[in-house]
Amino acid sequence: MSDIENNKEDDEQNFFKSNPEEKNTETNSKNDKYSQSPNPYSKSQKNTHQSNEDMIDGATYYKNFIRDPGIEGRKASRVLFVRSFNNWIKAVLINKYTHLLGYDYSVLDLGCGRGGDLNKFFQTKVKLYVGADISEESLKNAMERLKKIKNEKYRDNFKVKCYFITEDLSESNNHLMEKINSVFRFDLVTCNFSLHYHFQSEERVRTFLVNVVSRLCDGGYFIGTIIDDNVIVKRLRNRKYNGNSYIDEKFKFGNEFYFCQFYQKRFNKSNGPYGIKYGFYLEDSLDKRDEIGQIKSVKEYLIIFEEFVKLCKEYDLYLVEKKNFLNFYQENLKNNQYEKLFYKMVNLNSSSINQQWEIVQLYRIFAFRKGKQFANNENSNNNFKYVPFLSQTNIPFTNYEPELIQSSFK
Ligand code: GTG
Repeated sequence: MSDIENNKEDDEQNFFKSNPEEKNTETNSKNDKYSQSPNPYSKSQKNTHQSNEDMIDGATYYKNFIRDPGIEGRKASRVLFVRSFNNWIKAVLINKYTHLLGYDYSVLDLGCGRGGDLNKFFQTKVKLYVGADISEESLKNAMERLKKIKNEKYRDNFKVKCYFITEDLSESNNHLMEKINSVFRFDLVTCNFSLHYHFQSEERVRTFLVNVVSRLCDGGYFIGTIIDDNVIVKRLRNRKYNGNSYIDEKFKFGNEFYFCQFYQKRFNKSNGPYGIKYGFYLEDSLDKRDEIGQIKSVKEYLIIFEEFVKLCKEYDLYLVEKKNFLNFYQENLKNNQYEKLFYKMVNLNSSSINQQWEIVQLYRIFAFRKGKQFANNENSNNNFKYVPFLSQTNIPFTNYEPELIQSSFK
């Protein structure tokens, strides 16, 4: 493995020689409009070599720096289009798959953060919501948000049981499973914008998958949103064509609102498709500066999706859908209900909209189903009807000792 500083030539071919499928999911891929508006950070950052130390570890970031900007703070964000669009994508994804589960389903939301998806679940037939996250600070935000939603929207009519657990979900001695009653199985497991943190090593991904699969019902779904590796590779390869000195920095691409910076030219093959780190910055979301205003990006690990699909099969999880956000948007906007929701949720008045479209295309959705027979059933479209765990059993909530879950948070 060699370091960026020791390699003078710009040999981008060394990146992911075996680039998986390169689908044409991007608009403007070669004519990206990165240079259209001046970058506020280019002066201070342009000629400053960034090292690994400019990245901040994801766990540290979420444990120490994450703060809820509140609804007003959120509205003031320059990337409100990105935030609202991505929230619409998640709302559609959740709606689509929970629709297949029927009434009174249960969900385990891994990496639930500040509870940004709570309301999306409450719009569906959910009966039990359990959110887990490494950051206690974020979970406090989520609990506050839950209180607010209950009081403002539902009052005494709120029927969903909600619990929150603090845990590092890919740490080998995590206790997630001990905190949830062993007989319990969820119908749905979700993971939005956080799967990449577990790709530090194979061991971590496997631990995370054990957490997913050991509490998922047969026939249940594992859904989520992640960075699209195809798009990352494509932008990395195209970066030098964009004629902007800011993004011409080696192994770095982005625009006024975000950047993605790799630090290695070659990847250590002995680690397999794990530990491929890069720094990610997104204004107002993954946004941290040091004392002199220099940006510190947050460290993430690339998910080589094809490898992830293979690994999931070992855990009885079978891919039923994967799509870049752009394709998922185009497909689902044809549905009247989702189209209405789009115009209700998505803020189209945001400025620099082209640059924001570039950001949403960095992501993809995925959906896996547990059990080969169910994945096949879906393909052959027979009449199999999924029955949620809570309606198959008559165990009242108190038997699940939910306070056990809650007490772990104290
Ligand atoms: P974000 O979580 O910063 O903002 P919102 O979705 O607006 O959340 N992104 C995020 N993460 C974590 C990553 C990452 O780890 N890696 C990479 N590469 N990208 C990441 O996320 C913004 C964007 O950042 C994402 O879309 C990704 O592109 C990227 P939040 O403020 O919690 O709002 C969520 C929902 O809750 C919205 O619908 C709000 O309207 C609603 N909401 C917010 N506050 C409240 C409240 O107080 N009460 C109620 N009822 N609803 C609220």
